[in-house]
Amino acid sequence: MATERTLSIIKPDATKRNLTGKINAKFEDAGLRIVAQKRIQLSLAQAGQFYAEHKERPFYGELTEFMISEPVVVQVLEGEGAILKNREVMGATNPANADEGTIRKEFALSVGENSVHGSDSPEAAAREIAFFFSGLELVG
Ligand code: DGI
Repeated sequence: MATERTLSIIKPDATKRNLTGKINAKFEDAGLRIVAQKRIQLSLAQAGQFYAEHKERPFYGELTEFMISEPVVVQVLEGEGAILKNREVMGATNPANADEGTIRKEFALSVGENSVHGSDSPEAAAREIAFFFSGLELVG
């Protein structure tokens, strides 16, 4: 399997509870390398643009307001099959359905406050990495 990069976000519920290190340990234990990382405060416009595909969903307003409620940590994870591997480490969107040992099972509070985002396809990964990081910030 090829080496890939994926975009990860440690969401406000997790940064607020000081869980960045514990979540990063889950990535590293799974063989994912954090090759870029920064803590930022999103604006409502930026959160809306990032989640534009969900614009028509009933939870869009709640989702974007949540994403600006505290700073987030955006990061690029690299590894063999990193996109799928990260989705496995994250667990199901709703923590009630997440497998034992996953980040969402261990840390998420609800389907909305679910601690992490991860790209769900190669196309999304390329788009989402470019949304947050310039080429100069991606040293590999
Ligand atoms: O890729 P995921 O983050 O696992 O899930 P997704 O792409 O289906 O949805 C993106 C985010 O939108 C998800 O992490 C949390 C939020 N969301 C999804 N479904 C619901 C939701 N938020 C609320 N409040 N209710 C939902 O049913």
